[in-house]
Amino acid sequence: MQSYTWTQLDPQARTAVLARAEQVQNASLSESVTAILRQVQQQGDEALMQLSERFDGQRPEQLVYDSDELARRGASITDSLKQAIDAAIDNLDAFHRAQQFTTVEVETQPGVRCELRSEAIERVGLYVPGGSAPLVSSVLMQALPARIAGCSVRVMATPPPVSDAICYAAWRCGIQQLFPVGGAQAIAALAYGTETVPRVDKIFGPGNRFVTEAKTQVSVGGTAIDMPAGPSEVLVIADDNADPAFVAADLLSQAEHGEDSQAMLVCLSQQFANRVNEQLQSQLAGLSRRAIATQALAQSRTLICDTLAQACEVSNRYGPEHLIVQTDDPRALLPSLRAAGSIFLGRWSPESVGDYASGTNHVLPTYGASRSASSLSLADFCRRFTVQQLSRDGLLGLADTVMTLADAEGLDAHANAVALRLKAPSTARSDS
Ligand code: HSO
Ligand code: ZN
Repeated sequence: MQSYTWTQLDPQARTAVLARAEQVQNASLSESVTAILRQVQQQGDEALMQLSERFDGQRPEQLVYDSDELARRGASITDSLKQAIDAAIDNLDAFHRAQQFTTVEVETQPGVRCELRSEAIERVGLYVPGGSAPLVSSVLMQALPARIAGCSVRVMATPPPVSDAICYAAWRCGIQQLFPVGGAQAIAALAYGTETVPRVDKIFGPGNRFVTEAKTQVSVGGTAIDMPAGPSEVLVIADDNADPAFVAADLLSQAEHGEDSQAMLVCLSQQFANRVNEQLQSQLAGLSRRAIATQALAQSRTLICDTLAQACEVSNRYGPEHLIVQTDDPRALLPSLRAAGSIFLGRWSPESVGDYASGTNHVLPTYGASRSASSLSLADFCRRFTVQQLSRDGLLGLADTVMTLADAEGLDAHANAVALRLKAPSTARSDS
C-alpha cells in the first residue's frame, strides 16, 4: 500500500488521500432502472419473469419459496454450517433483543402527560445480494432484528440461484416468503407489490449499483429505505506494538470483498507500515480472491501520523464503515473517535467477528455517512410516535401558553379549540 506522512501533506493532498473512489452518477443507469421499475409496476409477476430471463438467463420455475420450502431446501447443508449459523443467531438475538425500546413517559407539567412509544413497522422487505460471494450473514443481520422488532410481514428477495445455506438461514430467522429475484426488479416488486410479492413499507439491504439506484428511486415514491450502501471499507489505527500480521489480515479481509473496497491503515511509523506491507504480500498469495484483493489494495493507503490523537482525527475525517484499533490501550481512544459505523477494539477483535457472529450488526453506513448515520439496529425496524393526554386541570394550566402562541401566529381556530373547552362544564368522569 502506498504510504503518506500526514504532516507533510498540504490541505488539498489530505483531502485527496482520504477520498473514496468516485461514484459515477450515470444517467443511463438511472434511466434503465426507471424503466425496470415501471415495467414491474405495470406488469407485476410477468415483468419479474421477463426481467429475470433477461438479466439472470432463465425464467424462474417459481417466484416464491414459502417457509416449508425454505426448511426443505435448507435441510441439506452440513451440520457444521447449521451449527455455525445457529451460534451466530444466538449472539445476534441476544444483542438485538437487548435493544428493545422502553416507553418514555413524562408529566411535563401537572396534568399534562406525554409519551414516546415505539411500534414495529408492519411490512418489511429484505434484500440479500448474490454475486461472487452470496452472503448468508446478511440474511441474519436483517431478518433477526425484523423478527425481534415484531414486523408482521417479513419477506426477502435474492438473486437466483438461491443457495441452500441462504434458505436455511432465512427459515431459521423466520422469513415467511423468499422471492428468487434480484436486481432493480426485486426492489420494484417489494415497493409496488405484484400478484405474488406483497408491497412493503420499508426495504432493507445492500446491493449493486442497480439495486441501490432502485432503492433511491422508490424512496422518492414513498417506500422507506434503510440506507444507500456503498462499497465496503475499513480503517485500522495501529501503534508500533501492534502485530503487523493481524493488521494485514484485517486489511485483506476487507479488500477481498470487492475491487472497489477500501482498506486504510493509519499508523505511527514507516517501519511499521513496511512490516504490514510484507505481511500483505505473503498473506495475499494464499487467498482465493487475491485478484480482487490486489485491486482493492491499489486504491488503499497508509497514512503515517505523529501521534494517536492525530490518528483519531484522520479517522474521524474519513468516517470509516469499520474502524479497528490495535494499540496498547484501545479503549482510551474511544472518546476521541467520532465517526465510524462499528468499532473493533484491541488485538483480539478482528472485523470478521462483527461480520458474522459476535452479535453486532454488519449493515453499516459507508462512504463517510457514519458521521451522521447509524449502524443498523432494532430501531430501524420500528417507528416512534407520541401520545399525550391532559386532564381538565392540565389543560387549564396550559391554556394561556397555547392561546398566546396561537394568537401570535394569527391562528384563531387553534386558540378556540382551547377556549371552548375552558368554558365547558366540568364533569367528574371526564376530568382526569
Ligand atoms: N464486511 C461486510 C459484511 C460481511 N463480511 C458479510 C462478510 N460477510 C460489510 O460490513
Ligand atoms: Zn466482511
